[in-house]
Amino acid sequence: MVRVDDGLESTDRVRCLVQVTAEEGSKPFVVACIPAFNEELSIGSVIVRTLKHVDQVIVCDDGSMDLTGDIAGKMGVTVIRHERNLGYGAAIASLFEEARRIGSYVMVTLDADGQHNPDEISSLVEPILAGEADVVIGSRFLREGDSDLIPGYRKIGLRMITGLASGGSNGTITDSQSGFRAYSRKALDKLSLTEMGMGVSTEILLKVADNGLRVAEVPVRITYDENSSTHNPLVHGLDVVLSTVKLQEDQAVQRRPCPYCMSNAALWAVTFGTFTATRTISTNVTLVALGATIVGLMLMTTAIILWVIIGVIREIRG
Ligand SMILES: Nc1nc2c(ncn2[C@@H]2O[C@H](COP(=O)(O)OP(=O)(O)O)[C@@H](O)[C@H]2O)c(=O)[nH]1
Ligand SMILES: [Mg+2]
Repeated sequence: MVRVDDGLESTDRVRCLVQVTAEEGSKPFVVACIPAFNEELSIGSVIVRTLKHVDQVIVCDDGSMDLTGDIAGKMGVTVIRHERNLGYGAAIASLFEEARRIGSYVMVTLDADGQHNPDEISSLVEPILAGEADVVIGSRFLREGDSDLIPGYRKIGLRMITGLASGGSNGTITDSQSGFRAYSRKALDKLSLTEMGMGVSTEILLKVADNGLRVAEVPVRITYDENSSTHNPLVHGLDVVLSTVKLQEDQAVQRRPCPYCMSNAALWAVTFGTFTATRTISTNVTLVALGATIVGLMLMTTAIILWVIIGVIREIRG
């Protein structure tokens, strides 16, 4: 399903590898990764502007119906092609895998629609090269005036989602949905991603905290025009919100399943123990045990419902 086409003859590829290996000792190998879906109008200029700041560019053409993949391929950068549209998160996962495979020291992700300014790549890479962070997020909310460019309804949505997603970052992140990010080699090795859609930005933040990775933010300026969004903002927003809730629920269940199940089991044991010994039912303990069981079942059911709804949204979005 995933094909890598870097437009190189095998002898050229070997020459490139030798060159990279020779340079590894002297200069960090910085790779830019661009997830792209139907971005033929902007992909060419984004690649040209990005190449000025990095050693290699990789584009993930996620089942585009236009010339996105062809343009990137003709420009000589590595292109990962998904046979059909799998989603932003799936593209990020493929890009992570390829960046790891080629031995990237720093990986930068940026959008293919020209909203991110490649001239700001060096400020994202800097904290990693200085050994101060493993994940650097380009935030629209750090510098005064930058967020004036964001449409009002988006600003409210972004603030809300960042609030929802900030559990893992102890509330220090101001822009949880920014796709303009940099990752250290350690982060590339530790982060294993499963979210197929836009929820991957939140998933990464939650996993960053779990893996003891250090996160930092730097200010960036993101431009908006009529072509700045691929998907309907409502569907996009719903995808992100539901994924965030689902991820938080997954994390809560994964982190604390034993104490929850054991205290529930202990409550039922006390209920039955008391009944067997005295032939009377302790109303208080039984009610608490019942309540805890119902809450557990509700959490499980909502997780399943959210999972199904997210799947349906992705189908509709195509
Ligand atoms: N691979 C992949 N990339 C996507 C998909 N949807 C959007 N993108 C890319 O992700 C980036 C951000 O998407 P966009 O819709 O502009 O998000 P927004 O600016 O936050 O509304 C752009 O570079 C898109 O080309 C998708 O389904 N698959
Ligand atoms: Mg956009």
